[in-house]
Order: sequence, then C-alpha cells, then structure tokens
Amino acid sequence: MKEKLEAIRALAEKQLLETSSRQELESLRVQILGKKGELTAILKQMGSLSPEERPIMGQKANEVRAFIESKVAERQAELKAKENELRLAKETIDVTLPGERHPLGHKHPLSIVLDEVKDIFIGMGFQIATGPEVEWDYYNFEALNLPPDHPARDTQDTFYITEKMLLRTQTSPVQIRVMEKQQPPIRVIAPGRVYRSDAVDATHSPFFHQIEGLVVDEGITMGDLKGNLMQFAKRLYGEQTQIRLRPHHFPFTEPSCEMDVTCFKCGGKGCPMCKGEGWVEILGGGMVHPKVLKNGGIDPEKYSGYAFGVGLERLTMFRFNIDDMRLLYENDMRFLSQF
Ligand code: 2NM
Repeated sequence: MKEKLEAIRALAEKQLLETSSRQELESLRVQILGKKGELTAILKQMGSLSPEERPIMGQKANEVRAFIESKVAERQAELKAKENELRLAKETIDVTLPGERHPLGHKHPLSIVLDEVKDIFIGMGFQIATGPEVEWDYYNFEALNLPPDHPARDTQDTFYITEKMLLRTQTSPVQIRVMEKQQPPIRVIAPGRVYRSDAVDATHSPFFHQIEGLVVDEGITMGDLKGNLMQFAKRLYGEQTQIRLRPHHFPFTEPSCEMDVTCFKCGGKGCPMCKGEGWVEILGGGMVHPKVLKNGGIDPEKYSGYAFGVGLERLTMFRFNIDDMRLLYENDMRFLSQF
C-alpha cells in the first residue's frame, strides 16, 4: 500500500506538470483526490490493514494528499499566470497603426440653399414657421381665396386624402395658421415640402419644396416687398444682382407680381441659361388680399401685408447649375459628393 501511495504521488507530480489549462488541471485533481479518485480508493482499503499498520498508512496517505494538494495549488497559480499572459498578448493594441478613415458626409444641396435662405431672412428679422403637410382643404384653398372652381383644386392637380383633407400644395396654409395665432407685426417664412399631382420630368416632381414669406404690419406696401426681396436676391446671388417685378395674378394677393433676377450665368447679357433674356424668374408674390387677411383674423382696414413664394428646387438648380431636378432626389453619391 505504501508503494501504491508513492506511485500515486509520483504519477500525480508528473501529470500535474503536463497539464496545460486550469480546466485540465481541475479534472486531474478530481481524478486523483475526488470522491471516486485514486487516492480515495486506496483509503477505502485501509480496513484490511492490521491495527498497527493503519495509523502509519493513514499518516502516509494524508501526507501524500497534502503534497498533491499543494502541488495542484502551485500548478493552478502557474497556469493562471500563463493564461493571463496569453490573453494580454492577444489583446495588445498597436496604437501606432493608422486609424480607419470614415467618410464624412455633408448637407444635401437642397439643405445647403435652404439654410442660406433661412439665414438671409433671419438676418432681416423673420421667424421660421412650420405646419402640417397633411392639411385641411380650408387652410390650403378656401382661406387663401381660391374659388371652388379654381383649377388647382381639381384632383388632377391635388392629392386628396378625403374630400376635406389633402396633401398641401403650397406652404401658404402655414401663413393662415400664423395669422390666426398672432397679431401683427408678423414677419415669417414657412419652408417645407408640398405635393402636386405631377408626373416626374426634368422640372417636375409630385413633391418639392417651397419657402413662402409673409410680412404684416401697419403701412406695409409693395415698396417693402421690393426692397426686402431685392436684398434677398443680392445676398443669395451676389451684390451685382438686379431685380425686376412683372405684373401677375395669384388668388391670394392683389396686386400680384413675379420677380426676375439678372441671369447669374451671363450677368444679364443673354445666354442659353436665360434663353437669351438676361433675366430669370425666381419667385411670385404680392400684397396679401384683404379677404385673406380677414380669414386669418387680421383687420385689413388697419393692417396690410405682402407675401411671396419661392421654389427651393429652382433656387438650388440655379445656384449650382443643375439642369435636371431628378438629380436632387435620386441620392446618387456621384452627384451628391460634388457639393
Ligand atoms: C406665392 C405667390 C404669392 C403667398 C400668400 C400667402 C398668404 F398666406 F399670406 F396669403 N402666403 N404665400 C403667396 C403669394 C405665395 O407663391 C408663388
């Protein structure tokens, strides 16, 4: 039995050194010292020994157990240190490696021009107003003095949701909502998406963006419209830019006009861009119709106002010399990365 114990000790010492992980070590420990282990099996045979031999063997067995236990602990510490070392080596980061470059995005050309337009009007004391894209027929047409038989109210031109609800065709309904909530002085621009039942081509889309402006106060005249919009044109297209107003018709303004600016391509001499005219049309506007002021809860006897509407796509296409509106919606990186 003594020889067996010595054999177990020697084998254990050798096997312990051969373990290469703490898991392996643990199963070896169980194999030797566990309840069904080799050492335990020997101890169970103690009963067959003579009373004199028993304590001697018992002591020997305890000695072997203690020896193996301390060796296991030793090996465990060694393996733990080795595993740590390996993990550290694997997790090492080479801080001198060059970083991965992430491509940096930028604003969409429509947003670039919209932000410029906002800045210009904010600089002139305007506030930004917004409103719903799904709008009541009342705000989109009726309050704006569009008669029931006006072509814009036809389903050919407008997306109706119900008989009384539609996708707004302009941002002027926002202006009515502003007037309902606020008495003059009013100076707002309402930028946003609008919808018309149009087929897609180089200059049309079923949705596009408008920026409409509204100024209401005592004594506002066409002179204010002309002065403010001239400043706008000069800030957007350069100091040298000239404007001209031509008579026009809108149901919500009286009198109404369209505004041209000197062609930014040729400076007014005439070129393919302006079709030899020297001028390009950029917006429509006029003095807010007294009925429209009244619909907004404003006394037309006391106050007057001007309003205008400008297409963001058109401004952007002029600004960056883009000849097809579809390019603004297709999200083709070859196009967008040029701005
Ligand atoms: C335009 C042209 C003329 C306009 C009118 C109003 C309101 F609500 F004050 F009556 N907002 N915008 C207007 C006037 C818009 O777009 C070409």
